[in-house]
Amino acid sequence: MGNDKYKFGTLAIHAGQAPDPKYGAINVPIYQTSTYVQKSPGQFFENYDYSRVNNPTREALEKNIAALEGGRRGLAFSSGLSAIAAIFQQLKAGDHIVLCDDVYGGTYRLLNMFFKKFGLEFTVVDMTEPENVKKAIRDNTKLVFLETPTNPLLKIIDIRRISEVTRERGVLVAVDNTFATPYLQRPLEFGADIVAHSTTKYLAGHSDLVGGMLVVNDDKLAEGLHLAQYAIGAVPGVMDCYLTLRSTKTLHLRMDRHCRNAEAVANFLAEHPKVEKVLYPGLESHPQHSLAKEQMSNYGGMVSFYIKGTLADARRFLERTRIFSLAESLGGVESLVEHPAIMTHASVPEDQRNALGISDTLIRLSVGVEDSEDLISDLKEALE
Ligand code: P1T
Repeated sequence: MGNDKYKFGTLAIHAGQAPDPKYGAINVPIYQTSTYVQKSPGQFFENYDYSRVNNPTREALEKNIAALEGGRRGLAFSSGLSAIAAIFQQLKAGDHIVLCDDVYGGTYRLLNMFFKKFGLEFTVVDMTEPENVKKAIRDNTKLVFLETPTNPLLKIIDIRRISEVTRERGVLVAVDNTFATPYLQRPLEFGADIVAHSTTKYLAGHSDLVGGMLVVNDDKLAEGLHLAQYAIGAVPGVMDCYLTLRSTKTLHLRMDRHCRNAEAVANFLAEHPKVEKVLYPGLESHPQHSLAKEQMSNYGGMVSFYIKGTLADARRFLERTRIFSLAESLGGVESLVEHPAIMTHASVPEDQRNALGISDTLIRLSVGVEDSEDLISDLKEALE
């Protein structure tokens, strides 16, 4: 299905998927197989020889998400972090990465505790000011890696400006688009080279699996990433590919509701006397609100805020919500609440966390698709 001809909702439901030619099944079959019979040694049915390398159900998912991102190639992984690791695996010892200062704690840990010991160097910068990226680029810089909106502070980074800054220097730009999803933001259109996802989140959307995806336009880059995919083998199971494919069909519907609910929650919190400050790109008070308005079609389902008081007040609140469940992760239909400093970002060094504002009173909400009145009552009762 051509990416240019159809709009998002149609692509979400049809891209990469045609009715099964043999039985007419409307859904892509779950090809639960590790291997494929060969007609003669090296003569395969279609392209398939072994499921670590290729699988028709996985391929349907890869084509589907690639179409949603407006990219040519999608590559599915067993988790968001294994997808991100495949990007770093394209580099070699002595290469340098410029990393956005506010990223998922696991992404920071991956570089700091793993790739650093294999000789990759990295510098952490605040990318809300693109000049900082320009200044951090060295002769050995090969990659700029960022999230926007960032996790958990929901900063917005100008993908177009960063891509312009790096293009002059032949540096790749990878954008983790997990928080926005391709429904709200398509980084390749702004000049990024690689889009990464934790499909665990909005793309799969039901908190029932862990997965990752990369999308690129460049064939050579796609080949390098495909090599990392099959030679290292962090590939998703076929059932998880099927479930993710089933979920992307409703991505646009879910995201509309996530955005509407998050906006209502952000407005409620912004007026509440026990709330110090709300971070939501849709609020006019957000420092990059106008950039968010340009770069995204809506502001997403994540809301962070600082509760007044101390860690004890934050704990009391986190123990008292009933609909918002206290758990890591995000992007599912159900609302979740978490404490970044103790939970998702514990592997970021404390001084760095404090300098960024990931403090004891910061709370992150993943606003689900329940009824917003119930969500607001839940927060109201927990705050009181
Ligand atoms: O959990 P996994 O599928 O491996 O994805 C890692 C990941 C990558 N990128 C972003 C922006 C993420 O938020 C995550 C995972 N984040 C959480 C589990 C969390 O609660 O923030």
